[in-house]
Amino acid sequence: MKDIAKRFEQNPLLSPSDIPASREGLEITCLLNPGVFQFEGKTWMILRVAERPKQKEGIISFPILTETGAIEIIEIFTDDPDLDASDARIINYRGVDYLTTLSHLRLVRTDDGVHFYEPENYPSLVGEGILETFGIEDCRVVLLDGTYYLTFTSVSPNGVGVGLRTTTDWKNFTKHGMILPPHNKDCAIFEEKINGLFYALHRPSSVDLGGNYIWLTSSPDGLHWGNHHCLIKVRKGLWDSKRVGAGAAPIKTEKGWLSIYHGANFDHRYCLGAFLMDLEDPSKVIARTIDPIMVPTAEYELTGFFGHVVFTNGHIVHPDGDTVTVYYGASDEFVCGADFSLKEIFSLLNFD
Ligand code: MAN
Repeated sequence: MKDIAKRFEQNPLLSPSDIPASREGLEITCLLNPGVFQFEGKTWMILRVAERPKQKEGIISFPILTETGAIEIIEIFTDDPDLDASDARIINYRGVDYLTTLSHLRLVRTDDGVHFYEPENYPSLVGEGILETFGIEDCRVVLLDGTYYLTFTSVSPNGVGVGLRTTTDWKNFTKHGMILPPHNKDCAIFEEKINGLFYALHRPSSVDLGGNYIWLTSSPDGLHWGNHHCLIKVRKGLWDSKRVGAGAAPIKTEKGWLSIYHGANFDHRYCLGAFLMDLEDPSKVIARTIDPIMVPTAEYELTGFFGHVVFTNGHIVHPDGDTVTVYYGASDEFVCGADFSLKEIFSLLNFD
């Protein structure tokens, strides 16, 4: 298996202790899955910041938001027979699922692509209303006609769906509510319209027939989405046998739209792969990599909060037209960077 990622020597670029928690009584457990964009001549990330109270012996505690935005802490004894805490990310208590951490989104920027710092006077984005009481996560950012579109996962007991907010200055945001209802996540809007329409990749999950597949949709206005196509399915016996989901906005190349995506197997190992869509009609998939292009192998990708995970929803394409810096979440705990060569990715695409 070929891993063609050139990991930054400075990885991890950001760890939970690098920025302060959002409020007293909470600590940052994970910093992960950054959306990436250019603004005012600099590279910025919008980080997923996952928090919970400092854990005490014998008790699991985690925050949730109320409908009005207040924080409530839930505490459960670890020896409670009604508790299933076998997954670090989710617990089930008395038949109800909760997340072990509450996520919001925070901005950082960089002057060199490696060292990131929080700028002054920019707000955090937090969950609002009854569809985001378990937080907002994994934001993708795209700039279209002067407006930044932020698509992210909105989580609540009602389900997991895709929320949209837009901004032009990163200080004032317009909320458009939930654009794709549960169960859906991993929504990446294309950075250009095609024949006058917005396009996006997304990942509904079907519980009975179907599965966790990548779909394509289009929209006249970026808010109302239709004409859905099922594009990329899981592959039995391969590294992406259980779930697949799009990374950041597909990259426009001469040969087509290139999407870097994540795939997981039944052991919850998350790797990255790529597929190529037709430039004029992205519902046509032209090629896909058979093996992953990146596999969790570094220590920080194997042994964090949820090990054996590399996950991306943000990248920068460099002016040389070949280098792509992929920023990614490692083991659901750290933010890291790796360079890829588009030429090398193309050499691994299978056009059959
Ligand atoms: C999965 C994981 C978690 C995430 C939830 C809700 O369980 O990706 O990290 O919090 O889904 O999106």
